[in-house]
Amino acid sequence: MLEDTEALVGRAIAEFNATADAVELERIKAQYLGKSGHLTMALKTLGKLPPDQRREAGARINSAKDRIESALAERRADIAGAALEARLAEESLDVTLPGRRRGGGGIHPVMRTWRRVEEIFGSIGFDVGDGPEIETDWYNFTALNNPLNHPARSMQDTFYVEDKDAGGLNLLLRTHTSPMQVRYARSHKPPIKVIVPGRTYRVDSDATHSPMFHQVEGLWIDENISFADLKGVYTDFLRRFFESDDLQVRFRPSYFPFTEPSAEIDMAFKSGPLKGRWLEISGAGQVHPDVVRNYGLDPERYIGFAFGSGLERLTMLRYGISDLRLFFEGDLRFLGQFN
Ligand code: 2NM
Repeated sequence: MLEDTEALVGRAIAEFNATADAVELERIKAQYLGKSGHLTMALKTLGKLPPDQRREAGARINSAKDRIESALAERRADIAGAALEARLAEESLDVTLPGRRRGGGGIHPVMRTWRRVEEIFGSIGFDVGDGPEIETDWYNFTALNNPLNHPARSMQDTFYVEDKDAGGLNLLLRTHTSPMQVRYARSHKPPIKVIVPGRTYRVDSDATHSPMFHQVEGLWIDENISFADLKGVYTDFLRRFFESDDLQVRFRPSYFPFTEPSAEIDMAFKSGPLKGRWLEISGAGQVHPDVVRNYGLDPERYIGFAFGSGLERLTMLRYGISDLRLFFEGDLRFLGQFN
């Protein structure tokens, strides 16, 4: 009987250790400790033993039962621990990795220029005006002295908009930002000191022209504003925009229907890759008396200047971009370089 019990304990422990499966382990346990398991059966035979052997045999069987139970508990813990380890290894999570997020996005280079221009002119005391991209013929052309037969007014150069509810007004996509100046001047009292940045549209599309492009125009009207003020303001703007005092500015006589006299403004860097080359940077002039009258002001009393620059052109010169089309293709390899 002694050998039997010890052999039983050894066999149970060996079988427990031979399985790595929790369900199988419980099945093995039942073979020893279950209702008709080996140990349960052994306990039932105690009654048939002579009384002098019963106590010693009972103690031996109970000791065997304790050792099997503690071996079982140990094996259960081992199997559960191994299962946890396996799960942790499989579901590994590195909390030190950077999070996955959407691409950051950024500001388009032309919009960067737009903001910069507003900031610089704002610091010289210019307000920022606004207005509709779909304009009336009067604000876009008539108020600005464009004669009815002017080529800019032709079907070929301008996007006209059909609107049966416009009450007989001819609507079009504005061809310049000047109509915003007219709206601003008619709704504010002098001194008028404003820039009007915005989108403009013309029937034009090739390597150097886009049907949509951006302009910024400036207007300063008061009782005694001269070309000297224009030259001072615009030179200060260019020096700050290009972050260089090392540049020259010159005026060349020109013609625009809404200014008299009119000028082209050229600039040249005195150093850097574009050194010494005169670059056209803006048109400008003294606002025509008829336009001042359309502003709702008396041209005998009020006088001043206006200028107009392209935001794409300013951006290309500032960053050394050689192809206008890059602004409109949406290629992130290009756009991402400005953020
Ligand atoms: C330009 C060039 C030259 C301009 C003139 C006016 C107005 F209405 F005040 F007379 N606004 N903008 C102007 C003058 C615009 O853009 C290239």
